[in-house]
Amino acid sequence: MAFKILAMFNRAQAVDQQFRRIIFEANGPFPAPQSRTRLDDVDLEPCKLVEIFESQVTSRLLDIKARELKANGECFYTIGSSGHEGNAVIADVFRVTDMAFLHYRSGAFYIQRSKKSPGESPIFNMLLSLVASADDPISGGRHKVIGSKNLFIPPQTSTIASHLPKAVGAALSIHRSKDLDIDAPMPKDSVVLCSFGDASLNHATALSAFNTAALVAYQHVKLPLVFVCEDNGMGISTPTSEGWVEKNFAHKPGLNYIKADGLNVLDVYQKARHAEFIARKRKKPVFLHISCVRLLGHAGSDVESSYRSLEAIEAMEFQDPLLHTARILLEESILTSTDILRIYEDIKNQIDQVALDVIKRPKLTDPKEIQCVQTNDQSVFRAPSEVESQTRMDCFGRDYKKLSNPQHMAKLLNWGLQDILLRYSNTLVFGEDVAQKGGVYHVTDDLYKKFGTRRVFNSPLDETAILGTAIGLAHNGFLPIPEIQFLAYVHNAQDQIRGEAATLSFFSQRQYQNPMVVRIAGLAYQKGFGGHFHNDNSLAVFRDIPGLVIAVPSNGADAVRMLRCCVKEAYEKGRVCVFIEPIALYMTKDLLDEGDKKWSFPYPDLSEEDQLGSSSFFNNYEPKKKELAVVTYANGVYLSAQAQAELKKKKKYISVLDLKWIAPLNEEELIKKLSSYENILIIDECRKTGSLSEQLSLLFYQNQEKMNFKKLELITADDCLIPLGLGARATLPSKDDIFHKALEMLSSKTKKNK
Ligand SMILES: Cc1ncc(C[n+]2csc(CCOP(=O)(O)OP(=O)(O)O)c2C)c(N)n1
Ligand SMILES: [Mg+2]
Repeated sequence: MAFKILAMFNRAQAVDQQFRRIIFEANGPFPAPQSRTRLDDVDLEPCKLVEIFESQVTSRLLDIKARELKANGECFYTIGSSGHEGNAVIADVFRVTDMAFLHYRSGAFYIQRSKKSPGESPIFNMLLSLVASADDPISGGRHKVIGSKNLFIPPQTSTIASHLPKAVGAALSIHRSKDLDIDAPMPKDSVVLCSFGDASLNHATALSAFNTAALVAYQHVKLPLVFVCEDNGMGISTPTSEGWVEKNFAHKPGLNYIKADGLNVLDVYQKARHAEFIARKRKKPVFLHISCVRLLGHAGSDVESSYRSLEAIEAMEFQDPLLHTARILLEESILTSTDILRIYEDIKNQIDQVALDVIKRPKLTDPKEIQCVQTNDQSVFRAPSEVESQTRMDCFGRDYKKLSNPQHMAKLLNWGLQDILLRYSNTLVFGEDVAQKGGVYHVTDDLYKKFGTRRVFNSPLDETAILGTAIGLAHNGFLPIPEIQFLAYVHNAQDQIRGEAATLSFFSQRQYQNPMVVRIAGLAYQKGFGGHFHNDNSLAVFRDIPGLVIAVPSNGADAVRMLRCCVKEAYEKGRVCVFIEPIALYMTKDLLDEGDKKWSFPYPDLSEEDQLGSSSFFNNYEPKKKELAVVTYANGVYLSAQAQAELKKKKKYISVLDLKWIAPLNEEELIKKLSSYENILIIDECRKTGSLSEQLSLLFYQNQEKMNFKKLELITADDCLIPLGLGARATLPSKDDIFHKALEMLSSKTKKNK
């Protein structure tokens, strides 16, 4: 009994012993084949079959080693690949340059692909990753990921399904890069691979990717993509309903469904070759459904016996893919059982030896080291070529003569985008309604006519797809400038920025990057358009994402200069930038009186570019007596400038500091610029909780001595959603609020001085 209970918990040992016993006894009993594909049916060399088997064994023994290391406190992650080792065949069938976005059970795939690239050390690398060593070549000890720059495997953490949308984007990039003659890392006849589990395919993010791929194919756009569903019938403890995957995907328009027996490497080989043909030659997406088993539980810490009977566990273990491959090798007289056992033992010894070295390797503990993934001196892309002035004139057409006339922000941004599309040939502008309609606010008016629908195109109505596509495009030579129609729509898809785009450089030590500039129309104060959705006033969703650039311009001229800066940051340093366009200011021309055009600006000269993180005083105005500085951004600048003018009539002089960049916040510069002001008033149009005002007030209080201010006040929006109609501005800071608060601060000071 005691033995049985122990055995229930140590399934790694049970699976290991079963394999040795069955092979040693030579004639089995082996698990019966579940599909009929034989060696004669496929053009696979026997030695290749042995190589695949060795990858399967290596992956399995690394799983077992991981558990042993975990028991000794040396390893931190034990989600393994056992039962999924048939995926080694996929690695063999596809080229090393076919970018692969992988499921976390892809150990055998990684090992087999390593064999296609000289100098790879998969056992060493996998062990380094398991023990979270700083020497791990992909993540430097930041996470157990399967990934390699040389092997075209971007690292993927275990947020299920989040990698599927980018696989669609990467697949789309292949022929787009050919058509537009873009310098892309993937050869022009590549295929993109994307694997995931059977439970994962129910995730909204996965459905977004399937739908986008199917739609794109339906529209006859080339999409060489193979989705590989590794179906082990379980999602942790929850069984996938029998037949669900097949019923769901066998007849989906646009996707070519192929089913394979993942326990029979020959069947996987045959079906994967067929999938490859459809994807590479016909350039159509494929759904390759591979049945497999899950051995050793979900992860090392998962007690499978709490939700599955021992009999069921043992029955599953008997379907061990290693036994199936061994049976084929014996049946086809390629190896003897002695050969098989020798391979198994040799690989085990090799892993044990390498592990002895690996556990002594350095770990990542220094916060600075953790954060600072070495900076790239080299630009991500080659320097753009200069645009001929005649080309530019032709592109701007009749607008060319109007460039120096003052305009509102929407128009200036339209011109800004034109210059960017001209200068950077790998930029793409896409999003909902950005082409023919020119966007809801006409910021992208006519761009598709000038640059073609390959560079400026409408996306499906799906923010996850938009951002995922951007990430994938950025993996293959493009600099995407996707548009999100309204700020609140980001919330549907935030993981694509938060969990994917912005984490990639961290988990790959900047070997992979997601250069992109996400334009988002947002913030409140809109007339005639209300409700929390269109008038959303919170940037909290972005503010805590490490490394993300957040630009929030207050006027058209700055907007252009800042957009240029974002594109350059993305182009040269691979940064992910979020560019918030305040909707209420898009068409705003006047500041104080109708027709005064004080909020209209000429188009900035091409040489003008904002500096990342720089703030500036509105109109460069700073009074001699530094009594009060308003610190603000976007609509807050506009309202504060109005209040400033009214105060001036009362002979009160205040400065308005436009932060422009929410992140990175140049704290040192801010402290310096505000250090001689007696009063500081923060105006934050976002909801108080989670707003920038929290960070600013803390910063100022912590530096009060250095800054010398006497009083610090803030006005923020209420912690309330915005209603439709007359109440739309009621919860937001107003010009009058700023005026009265400034007056009060200045007066109380005056009183005290008296
Ligand atoms: C977005 C997200 N939700 C939940 C989880 C927790 N989780 C990790 S693996 C897993 C099961 C996935 O099952 P399946 O897709 O079948 O893959 P398998 O582990 O069976 O290979 C779940 C629910 C997660 N990692 N990410
Ligand atoms: Mg599963």
